[in-house]
Amino acid sequence: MGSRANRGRILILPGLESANVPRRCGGGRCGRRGLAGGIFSGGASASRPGRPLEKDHHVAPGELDTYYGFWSGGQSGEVRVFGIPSMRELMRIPVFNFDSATGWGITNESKRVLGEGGAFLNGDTHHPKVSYTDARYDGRWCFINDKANTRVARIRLDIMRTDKITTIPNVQSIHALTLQRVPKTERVYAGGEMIIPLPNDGRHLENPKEYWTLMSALDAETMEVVWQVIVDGNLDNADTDYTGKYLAASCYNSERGVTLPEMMGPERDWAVVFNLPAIEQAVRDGKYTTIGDSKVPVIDGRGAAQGGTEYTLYIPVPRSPHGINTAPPDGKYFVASGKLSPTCTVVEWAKVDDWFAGKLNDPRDTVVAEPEVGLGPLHTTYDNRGNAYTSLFLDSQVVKWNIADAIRAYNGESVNYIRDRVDVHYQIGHLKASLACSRDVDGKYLAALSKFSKDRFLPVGPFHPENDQLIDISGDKMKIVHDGPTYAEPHDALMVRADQIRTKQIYDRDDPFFAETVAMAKRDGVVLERDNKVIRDGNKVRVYMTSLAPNFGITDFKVKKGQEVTIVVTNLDEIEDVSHGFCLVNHGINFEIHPQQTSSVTFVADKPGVHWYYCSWFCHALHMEMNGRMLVEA
Ligand code: RUQ
Ligand code: CUA
Repeated sequence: MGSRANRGRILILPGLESANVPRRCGGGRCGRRGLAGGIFSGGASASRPGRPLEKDHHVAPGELDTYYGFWSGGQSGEVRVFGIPSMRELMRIPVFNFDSATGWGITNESKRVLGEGGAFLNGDTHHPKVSYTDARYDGRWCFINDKANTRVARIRLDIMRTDKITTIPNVQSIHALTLQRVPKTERVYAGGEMIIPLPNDGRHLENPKEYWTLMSALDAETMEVVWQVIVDGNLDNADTDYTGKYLAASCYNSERGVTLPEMMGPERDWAVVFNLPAIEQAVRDGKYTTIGDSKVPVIDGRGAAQGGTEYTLYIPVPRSPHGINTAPPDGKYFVASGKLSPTCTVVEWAKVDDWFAGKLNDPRDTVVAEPEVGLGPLHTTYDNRGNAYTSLFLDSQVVKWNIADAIRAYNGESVNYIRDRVDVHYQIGHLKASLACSRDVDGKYLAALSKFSKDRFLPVGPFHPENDQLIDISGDKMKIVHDGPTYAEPHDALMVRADQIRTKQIYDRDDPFFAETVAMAKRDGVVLERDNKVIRDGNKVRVYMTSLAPNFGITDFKVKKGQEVTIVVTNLDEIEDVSHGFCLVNHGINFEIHPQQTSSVTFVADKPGVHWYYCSWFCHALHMEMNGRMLVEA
């Protein structure tokens, strides 16, 4: 693998023989050969970087981007905010991770959000989803799943901070995450990926035929799990329709295998559609069970062999479907991307209506097209001109195809539905066009999130960055306009128009994020905006101080060894961007205090002596002098 020429071929499935895999799809079985052969063929390195950017894509210094991009941070456990089209990284929002800069995982405020799950320092974020009103981004929240520790988080977009995290019961690994679109996001849908015994308390350890997983619905306001539905197979990805009636998820491993060969066995898996009004009604009617200690209503949606139940419809699609994406702006169709099959399956939502109304006999009658698009189709996104764009993992390409023409071809007409192909670098996973999950889809840009960057950037050791490319899709031909290295590992991204996000540039004093800390101060008779006070309460000491560049309101305080100390800092600065940090040396404590914010930390003073604290954010010409001492008596 030493030479650059060889880097286009990567062996990833150990133990399987290499085979020559045609780069283009040559027939119906090529997808199978692709993965079974264990070779991920690299896309031909087409355009080298260095071409001057077109004027339209260039965002000059001092100019602002036209879109916000919300990027999953993958195994970093965070969410990142990008500016598009510049691809500049604007912010990182800590979610499931520990963050040294902001003190996420250190402060009392972040620990309250992290809850018991805060015992974990890692997360694996996949699918950021911004909330909707009438299928348009409303800028309230961004939701994100944690595949690693089975959680779902909500980020407040006005301050770009996580404010709720829920651990989902009865399942292992939340992968799919999607939202209700109309009339607005009141439900968050989270798909459990791995199958486990129910309850998972030691029973059925060796009997995978008794392993199951569930789709979960959360209340977007409270973030409580309101129902779950047991399904056949492992849930992969999901999307909702544009009426609020349905949710569809890709479902692989219909045989409930637990090894790779077993999971790749069956010829067909499913897209499972959930009949949401029927499920909600059943929950209201008390027609549910519960599992183990969990109080969450559980409905049985198993029944793939019969095509489904009153709550579920199992549409057979070629093996291991992956992405599920509803086509904007009207949401008439959804597309399941084939992964192990070189096809995409197009389902018409209106026909799903027909099936639940008893007008169709065969779940396959909901399928209106099955275009052959290339090797390893993973995800599909859209423009506003009736075209779909599918990522081809094995081909390292984005393929553009026309939905109406694919339907004509399925009905026997001889039409070419493929519009264009572009090589991406390399092994693309997700892709997302601007506003493509909303009614406002505008067909301007597409982000292609490639899993391998290989030789696209200066070498940085064995661990390579990923490569996120920006593609101009406004014309007939797709054009790559930017390469951007990213740290492990953006799984998915979405773009929201800049005017659809409205942030607070300084905190409101009554922000709920630190309301509990404010209430504690009130009980202590302290006015946070004015007082600098030490409250002694038995073995507990609460130190309230202000910060105003370049001073902390308290420059020394005394405690006894073994006392539990809570330090509360309120930043009185009102000027945008004058943030302070509070770092207590040799105590593992550092946190953010932005203008008008209150932050706090609690720890045990276990080391007698002099311990300096300092402002860790460069805030003023006298920033270096902004410090103080904690004196701990032996
Ligand atoms: S799915 S591996 Cu987003 Cu392609 Cu997670
Ligand atoms: Cu305050 Cu530096």
